[in-house]
Parts: sequence; structure tokens; C-alpha cells
Amino acid sequence: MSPTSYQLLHPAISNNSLKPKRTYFFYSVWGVQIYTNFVSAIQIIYFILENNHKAGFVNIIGNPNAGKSTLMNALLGEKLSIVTPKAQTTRHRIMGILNGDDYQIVYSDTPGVLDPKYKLHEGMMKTVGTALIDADLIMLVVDASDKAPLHKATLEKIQKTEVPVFVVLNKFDLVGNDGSNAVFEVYKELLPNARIFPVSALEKIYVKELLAEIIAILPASPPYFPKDELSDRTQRFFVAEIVREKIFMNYDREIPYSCEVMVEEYIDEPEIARIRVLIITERESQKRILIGHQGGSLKRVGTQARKDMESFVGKKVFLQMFVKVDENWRNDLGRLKSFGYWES
Ligand SMILES: Nc1nc2c(ncn2[C@@H]2O[C@H](COP(=O)(O)OP(=O)(O)OP(=O)(O)O)[C@@H](O)[C@H]2O)c(=O)[nH]1
Ligand SMILES: [Mg+2]
Repeated sequence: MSPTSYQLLHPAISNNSLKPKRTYFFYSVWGVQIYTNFVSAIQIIYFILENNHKAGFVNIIGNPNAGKSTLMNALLGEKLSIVTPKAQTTRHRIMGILNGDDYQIVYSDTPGVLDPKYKLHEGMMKTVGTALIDADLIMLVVDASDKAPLHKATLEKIQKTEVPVFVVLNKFDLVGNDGSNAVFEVYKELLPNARIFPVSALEKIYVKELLAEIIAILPASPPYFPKDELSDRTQRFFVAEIVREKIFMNYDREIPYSCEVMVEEYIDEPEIARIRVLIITERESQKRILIGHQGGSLKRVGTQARKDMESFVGKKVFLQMFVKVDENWRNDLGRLKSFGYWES
């Protein structure tokens, strides 16, 4: 409390020490009354708002390629997470925050669940493990068009959890009512306490209805983040993700999985962002494929990435890209920590 406000709240003390004239004393008492009434009014308004305010963590879990990132983006109304037709696109837990007047939903997009082959995968699965625990609502996304069963260990964890579960049968556009009903029966048996919703994240079918159900289940709570925040991740992070998305789209087989992307320099000028990106890959042969004949392949990736970056940062982007070989980075704990894949 500042000395000024202390004096305002305790006029007798301040008046004694200041030896005020009588007129000043009355003026000061009225001032105090107005001030305290104002403070109480603010406190009451805040209390009402706080008690009508809902907020919570909605963690999106599921097999690779089920459409988790597409669903988070659809629920946010904003493309935050990268999306590709290839499995294991998402490698980090990415929070996307949706703010309404009286609610805040903190979604977490997570990597698709799998049995780890590399230390990188272990790190990714650790974040999924945390997301299964620290949720107010677990949203299990299932590709209704895919017959593959849900990752067994993950299913067992969800069966035991006390956290409310929504099963989202995604890709409704591909399977229609009949296909969706068949998968509904499977999950009704596996997770009898869960609520099950068919949606198409891509075609935005039943997404609004799902959002209304999420808001309905949120606990009463003040917001966790400032109401103008959209994510816990930085612009640098999303810029690197855009490059990774283009690598996933432009190369096949091992290449996308053997690459990591780092933003080495990000200079934000009023009219232009100057960005230098380093692509790390595991072998010389992969580096040659990435660069392509006369640099053509890397140029294509750069052009696509720059366009997306420009709409993301809302200004021109000058993009430079370099490729470096770093053998075995996917199994090197030190490297994984530096890339943010391993929390100790
Ligand atoms: N037809 C159809 N395709 C969808 C739908 N939702 C997602 N997809 C497609 O499914 C593919 C995978 O989508 P993602 O959102 O990247 O899936 P993910 O679960 O985040 O995948 P990982 O990050 O690899 O675990 C992409 O090609 C999407 O366009 C949908 O509702 N209908
Ligand atoms: Mg994803």
C-alpha cells in the first residue's frame, strides 16, 4: 500500500500529522467515503464476474493423425498448430487459449500417442503423460475412419482417470452417420463414463455444438492467463513450426522425421521481420535431399513457409534458411533439452 493510499484510508492519522484546517478535514472524509464506496463497488463487480467466470484446461489426446491439431484450430477459430497428412506432425504440447467474456478455455494440443523408438519420442510421450493428469477435461480424439485401435496404454490410463472425458469421433465427413455410430458403440463400451461426440474438424461439422458442451463443463474459476493471450508459445516457436510443416509436406519417408527446425535470429522491424532458420538433419544424404538440385527443393520450402509466416506475423518476411547435419539428435538428451523436448 502506498503512503498516499494509507493516508486516504486513515484520515484521522493523516489529518493529525498534517494538522489540516477544518474545511480540509470534511473534504477529506467525503473523499474517503467516495473512495471506499468506489473500491467496494469494484470488489463486488469483480466478485460477481469471478463467480460467473469459468476456466479450465482441456487436453487433447489421441492416436497420431486423428485430427487433434485440426480440431484445436477449429475450436480456436485460428490456425495455431501445424497440420499435415503425415503422422507425428505435432511434437510439443501447444496451448491454444480461447477467451470469451465469461470463460477461458486453455486447450493443449499434444503429440499423437505411440510406443517410443527414440528418446525424442520418450520426451513427446512424457508431455502426453502430463496432459492426462493436469486436465479439467480430457478430449480423446478418434479418427472414426480408421479401424486402428487406440494406443493400449493410453486407453488404460483414460479408463482409470477421474477427470471427465469427451470422446470426439472425428472425420465424420468421411464416415457419415452409419460409420460414426459403429465407432460410437465401440467407445461406449470402452469408456462407459465418457460422453461421445461425432464431429468433422476439417469441415467444421458439429464443432460449435462441441464448443458449447466444453464451456458447459468448465469449472468456475478466474482466468489462468491474461484475456488477450492466445498461446503459451512464442512467435519464434510458431515460425519454426511453419517451416517444419512445409518440410512434412514436401518430403517423404525419413526426411520429415529426421529434421528439427530452430529460429537462430528473429529481427522484428516495423515493416519487415528478418528471420534466419536452421534446419537440422541427421545425415549428409538427407541434407542433400533437403537442399535439392541447385537448391530448388529448399527454395520451394522457403517460399511456402515465407507466405504462411507473412500472414501469421502480419508483415513482410525476409527468410533465410540453412541446413546442418547433427547426427543422432533424436537420441541425444542434451540436444533434446535444448530443443525443448525434455523437461528434467
Ligand atoms: N476428412 C477429414 N480429414 C481430417 C479431419 N480432421 C483432420 N483431418 C486430416 O487428418 C490429417 C491429420 O490431421 P492432424 O490435425 O495433423 O492430426 P493430428 O492428430 O494432430 O496428428 P499428429 O500431430 O501427427 O498426432 C490431416 O491431413 C487433416 O487434414 C476431418 O474432420 N475430416
Ligand atoms: Mg497434431
